[in-house]
Amino acid sequence: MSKGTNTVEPSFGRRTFLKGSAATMGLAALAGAGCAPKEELGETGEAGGGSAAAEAPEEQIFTGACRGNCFGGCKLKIKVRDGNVVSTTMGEFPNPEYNRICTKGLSHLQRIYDPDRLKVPLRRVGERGADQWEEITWDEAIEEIATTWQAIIDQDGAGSIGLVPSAGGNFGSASTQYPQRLSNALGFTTISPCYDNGLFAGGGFSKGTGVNEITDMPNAKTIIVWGANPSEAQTQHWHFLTEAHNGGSKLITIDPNYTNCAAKSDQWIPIRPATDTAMVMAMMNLCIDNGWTDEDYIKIGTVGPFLVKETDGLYVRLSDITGEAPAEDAEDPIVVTDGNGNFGVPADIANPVIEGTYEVNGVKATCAYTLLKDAIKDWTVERASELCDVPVEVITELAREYAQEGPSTIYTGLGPDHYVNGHMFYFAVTGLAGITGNLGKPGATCGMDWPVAGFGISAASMPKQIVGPAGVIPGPLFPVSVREGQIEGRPVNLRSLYIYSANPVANQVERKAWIEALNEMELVVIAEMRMTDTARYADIVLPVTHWFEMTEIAPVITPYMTLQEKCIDPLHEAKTDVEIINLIANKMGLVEDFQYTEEEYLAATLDNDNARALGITWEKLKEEKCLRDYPAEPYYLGVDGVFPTPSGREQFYREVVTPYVDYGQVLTDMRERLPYWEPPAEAWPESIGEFEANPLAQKYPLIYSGERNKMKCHTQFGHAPWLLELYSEPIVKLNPDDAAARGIAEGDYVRVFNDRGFVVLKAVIHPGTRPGMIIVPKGWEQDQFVAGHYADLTSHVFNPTVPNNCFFDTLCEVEKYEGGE
Ligand SMILES: Nc1nc2c(c(=O)[nH]1)N[C@H]1C(S)=C(S)[C@@H](COP(=O)(O)OP(=O)(O)OC[C@H]3O[C@@H](n4cnc5c(=O)[nH]c(N)nc54)[C@H](O)[C@@H]3O)O[C@H]1N2
Ligand SMILES: Nc1nc2c(c(=O)[nH]1)N[C@H]1C(S)=C(S)[C@@H](COP(=O)(O)OP(=O)(O)OC[C@H]3O[C@@H](n4cnc5c(=O)[nH]c(N)nc54)[C@H](O)[C@@H]3O)O[C@H]1N2
Ligand code: SF4
Ligand SMILES: [Mo]
Repeated sequence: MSKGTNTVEPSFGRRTFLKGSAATMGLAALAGAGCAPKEELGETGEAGGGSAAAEAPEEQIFTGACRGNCFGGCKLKIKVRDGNVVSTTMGEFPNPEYNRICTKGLSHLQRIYDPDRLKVPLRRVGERGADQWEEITWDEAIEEIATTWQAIIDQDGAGSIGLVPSAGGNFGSASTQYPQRLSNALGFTTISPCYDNGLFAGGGFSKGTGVNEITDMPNAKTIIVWGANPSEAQTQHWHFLTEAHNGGSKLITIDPNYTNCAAKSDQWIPIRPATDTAMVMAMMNLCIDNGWTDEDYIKIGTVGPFLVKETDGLYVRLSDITGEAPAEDAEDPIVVTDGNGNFGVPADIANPVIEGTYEVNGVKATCAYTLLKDAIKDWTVERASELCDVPVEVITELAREYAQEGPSTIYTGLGPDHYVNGHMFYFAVTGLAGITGNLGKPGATCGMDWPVAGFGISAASMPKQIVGPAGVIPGPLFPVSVREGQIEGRPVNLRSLYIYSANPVANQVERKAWIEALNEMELVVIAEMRMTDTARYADIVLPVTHWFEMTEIAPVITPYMTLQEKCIDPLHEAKTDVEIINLIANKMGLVEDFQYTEEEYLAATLDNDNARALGITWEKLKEEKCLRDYPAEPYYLGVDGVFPTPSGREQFYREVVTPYVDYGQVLTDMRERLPYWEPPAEAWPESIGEFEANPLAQKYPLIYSGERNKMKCHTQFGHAPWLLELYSEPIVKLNPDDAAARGIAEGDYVRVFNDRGFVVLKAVIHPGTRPGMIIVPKGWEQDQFVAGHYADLTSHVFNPTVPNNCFFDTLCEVEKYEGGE
């Protein structure tokens, strides 16, 4: 990550050296790789239009934002000369602490002027996936889509058309939302991406401004990075952690693997994969047994004093005390007790109890904190130690430091999320923060900062005429539901898909099953910039604009909303998502609701009370180009005593268990109300205590896992030559013992496989990889592997409470590649 570098100053020129080192990881080279070789820039600039003119060419600097799903949202300066983008450099936020740009941000040129960029609409002529296309006009493409869709709607209804929406392919307000207007207007079925839902659902307030602003890091005396690798995956945030560390905060990383973040930490705790929740529960027990809890905070900041009725698991409310139903539309507030027979709303009970069982009108009701203690009590530190493969003393000291050496912050990533039992970790760990009072103040927060797109979600995203959505199918279940023609007994008759800002064939689990399901469709339409893994299986591919070729708003992770100015006209025949949707809708007779230009639409998205409350208007954004959109500066979640949960408090008890994505499933597992641990669905290769190994481990003893790849944002930037020079091909990291046992040496090509599929890539022997685990950095596409794809290895199993892509809940084996396949 670089701060303030300009692309035209080369920091390295020895391309031969880089080529050599890129075969492994090139990470050392990347640490300072803020710059790109001068001659490359020149070449690209030339290719874009030439700069050899005698007079000084006209130069303009535009404001923009990098807005892929690294969710960094770095502000950019985009230099345009003679109508061509010639460089992207770091932009300046009002608070310069946020100023950053990375190698990807510096490489936009190579996406805009990518020779493989889609130029005109294409229609498939060969087999799906065979890459045989004919060029068609926009009129032909729109006509075909509109006619086919109208026929499908007439025969089977609009629910037979599925929308595969953006999961963050472009965090622009208009690009993300506008296609959903069409889906809402006609009533399409939504194929919900289901990425990272364990974090979103589990933490209660992990999403949105669900944590303190990242500038708060130095206020934390103890920082635990838990299942995250911010030096690679949140590069724009990483410096906040290192600065806190340099300033004296203790940095502890909990990760099965020795990551760059672990290497920079004071302590690395290598944990057995998918066992984190058990460790959290043991830490809670240690805090409770040693008096390291914060009872005052439990009373006011958590659901601890709320009384849970034995009869239905719901809280005692005022109506339970008075026996009178609340007036229509009136709130029925939750009550607490002082233990002396007085019940009332929290404001009226000065000193509520947090433990015990009480009788309310003949019904027994127990404090939520007592229920929590009961739920976790079997997770002694000794038992957790065996399960998590972490010594008793280490867990004990961790709990002590976290609770006693505060304020403490837990920075969670998505490692635990990627297993079927993962959501429980986020639920439990915020509970740990709650009972130790490590919330709602500077230096004390728990979770992960996540893009806030709140202002985009406004009336403008809804057309006047709303029909749909027709129902939801979680992405991982899309292939199964197409194959079976049903989901939870509800008929599924999908005949067509519209995909935008997404590359599901590369990014969802079970790629082969996705391809089979796409093959069942009559018409797959995708709006894309290049021929991705998914576009290859489409029938009609529509060329979409690059991010700088349109006006946009980027309401991404920094506490700022940034304007994307239109810097250049769309190249080739590319159109924006807004234009494309308008064309299709208008052709289908939806005229009035689909007339917006990007600017009009963006202005409408800011025409809402949330934005107004923060003084944000479209006019002001156009003028200042970057506006702060967090409610306070600095922002501390819960400092006002209110959390974004139904109860307004940290909730270690879930009163109502609802599915995070509702596809009609009936939930029966009421364990979800409180923290619990169970083994992951597949990735459990050893018997530990009473938890028996998955028998599949006899065939497939290794756990597949991944890591973010600094040179890619998922699959985006994945073909940029500058970045490929630094990191040239897919790899798998193996522990030396696992490699030796299989006769695998550094640089060998290996085949990673299980019953679902295989991938062939290069082996890197990496002692930091946990024995019994492999790490496959993500972001590569089919054409970049020797054979196969890592997305063929994974499975679609998830916990029905939290539909999710559980990538790491996967067992596999590795062997030396002997050619073939
Ligand atoms: N450069 C780049 N940055 C990105 C992205 C990208 O594609 N490229 N993607 C973005 C997106 S969408 C996301 S969701 C985030 C993800 O952000 P992170 O979660 O920070 O990224 P990962 O590299 O997946 O790191 C997860 C870590 O969890 C560890 N891990 C695996 N299993 C377990 C476990 O059972 N317990 C614990 N404690 N740790 C475990 C892994 O070893 C790994 O180090 O990154 C974002 N940032
Ligand atoms: N094996 C494995 N797979 C994973 C993960 C993992 O850890 N392991 N992580 C998962 C996670 S957490 C996530 S969030 C997902 C991300 O999955 P995706 O959101 O599918 O990620 P991208 O590869 O960024 O795909 C976005 C696509 O949108 C296109 N695009 C960009 N801008 C625009 C635009 O303005 N309009 C249109 N129409 N298209 C545009 C890009 O060219 C790109 O092809 O990947 C998941 N996949
Ligand atoms: S890829 Fe992420 S970190 Fe890099 S410039 Fe873009 S937003 Fe910033
Ligand atoms: Mo993600």
